[in-house]
Amino acid sequence: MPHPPPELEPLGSYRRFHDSEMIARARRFYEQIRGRRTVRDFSPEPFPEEILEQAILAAGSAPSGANLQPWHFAIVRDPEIKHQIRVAAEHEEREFYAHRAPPEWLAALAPLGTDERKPFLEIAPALVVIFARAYEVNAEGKPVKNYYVAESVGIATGFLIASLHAAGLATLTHTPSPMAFLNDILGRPKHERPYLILVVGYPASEARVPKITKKNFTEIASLH
Ligand code: IYR
Repeated sequence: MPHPPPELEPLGSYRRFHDSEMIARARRFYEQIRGRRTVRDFSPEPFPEEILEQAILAAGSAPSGANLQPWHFAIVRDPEIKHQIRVAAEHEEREFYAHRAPPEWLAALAPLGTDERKPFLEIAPALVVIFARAYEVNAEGKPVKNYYVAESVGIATGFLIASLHAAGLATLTHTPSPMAFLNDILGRPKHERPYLILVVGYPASEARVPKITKKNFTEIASLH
């Protein structure tokens, strides 16, 4: 049976600007986003809940494969659950730093100064555990495939990070490996794969960050 034609509606939200205004806006955005730094020293100070809600709505507005929106955002504020996540993550990270990571990987990480201690998982007021839904489960319990899941969740995570930065909060993308313990602690189903933990809060007043640089335009782009 042929599919019915899609329902269309006018592109109501688009605003066209003059060239000069577009350039100014692009510069402003770059200025704002380049100021974002991954922070590992967080303040325990809580922040208004609505910021995270708005940021997750922003993430949920991201494009995704067939618009299937294959993501779930678990917001963790409960100190006991944060503690469990820290204990489980540090267990994996001890293995990673002592045994699992090959020397080249440890060498690549050296400029960041990371190690197996993850106090930020408890100190920061909120964690967002992002799950990628490899497939959905229909009413009959049968799996229904999602498409371009990693790409979709990556884009949504970028929106989330950008939104929180624009609001004035610091974030840290943290990926303990393996991360299956997050399904157990948070009671999430098997068809959701932990994608990353986003640590969210204010930076500690004494926060310091690694002195690193970003590649310039010609290093990351080519003109054809
Ligand atoms: N998951 C470890 C190691 C780690 C790996 C990468 I790639 C980083 O950019 C940072 C850390 C950890 O969180 O320490």
